[in-house]
Amino acid sequence: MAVSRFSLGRVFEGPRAGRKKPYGREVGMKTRLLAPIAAGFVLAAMAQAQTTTIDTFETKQFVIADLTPGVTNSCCVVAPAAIGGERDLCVRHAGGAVATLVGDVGYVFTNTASLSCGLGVEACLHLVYDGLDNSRDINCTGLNGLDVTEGGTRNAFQLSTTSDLGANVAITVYQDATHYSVAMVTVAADPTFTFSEVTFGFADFMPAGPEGGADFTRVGALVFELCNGPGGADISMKNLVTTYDPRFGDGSPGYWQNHPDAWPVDELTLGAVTYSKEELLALLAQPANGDASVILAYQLVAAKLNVARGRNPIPAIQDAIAAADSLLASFPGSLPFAVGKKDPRRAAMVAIASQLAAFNTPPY
Ligand SMILES: [Ca+2]
Ligand SMILES: [Ca+2]
Repeated sequence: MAVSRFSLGRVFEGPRAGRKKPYGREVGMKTRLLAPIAAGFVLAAMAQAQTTTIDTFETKQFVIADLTPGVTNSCCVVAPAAIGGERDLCVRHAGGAVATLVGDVGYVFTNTASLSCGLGVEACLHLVYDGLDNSRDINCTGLNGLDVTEGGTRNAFQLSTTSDLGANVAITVYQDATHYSVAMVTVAADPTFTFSEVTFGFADFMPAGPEGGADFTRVGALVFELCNGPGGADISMKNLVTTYDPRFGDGSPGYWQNHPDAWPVDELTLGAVTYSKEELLALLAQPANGDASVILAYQLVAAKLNVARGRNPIPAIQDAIAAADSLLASFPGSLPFAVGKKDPRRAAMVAIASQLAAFNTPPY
């Protein structure tokens, strides 16, 4: 099963307003280039939650990259079943062996988007959804402020991926040219090329734009970037949708207090002490009465349960969780520590609690 992680600076080249390049070659399908597609994949998982399609990958496409590092080839097709009505497909040759007969090929065929590369060839396949611009450049407002949360009824992207040698899928959500957010999904190596489903919460994207992250209720463009590594991996993606996944919904201390059956673990370590689920539920039930150690513990318990349930904390939240543990570990014994206004650690504890509270209560 693939796992998810974040990475800074893994954004597709970004908007390139004003640059016009000829479209890449759009040529006929060469079946010998097709990556092996697992026969055992079933669509049953798709029917379980309400989803909205980003692209059915019904409209076929085929792009060959020039075997020159840094060169991008592209084509755009009208794709009625894709969000925004058009799919801009680009292949960028990133490096590696150039002596192979076949370099980097991107294609959409049999409801699957794939990048197929020769041995040792590094490349990325970009799928850009930015409306009917007939250009591989990203029109950052081409989707006209689309609410991908659909009024809060969708809170995550879901996709099925596979790669023979391992690869990454970077997702960039643009609000406009200066507000965008990124997430990175790592696709584990699987020689059998069997698809795994990955769900990634909107709230766990990393703000990456010069003026901040994207508002997912006002989206201008979506970019999915499938990149292999130096080994020349093949990678495929299908079933690209938005969905509602409760793991990325409410995860406040109150939620966890009232839903003991939803707890993914039976104990947690806060600071230097491990507490049982019963002790933690008692902690959540007790009034804070201004005790900063309890105020912090409320949010730390919720944050750790949210991570255990499948949230992907951005590095700032990972740091906040570590800082909370470090602060709590500075007290002897077990919670509560009766941290009043005169304790010099109080301000930091309250500030971290506030940071974790924002993580525990996602905006979407
Ligand atoms: Ca377009
Ligand atoms: Ca475009």
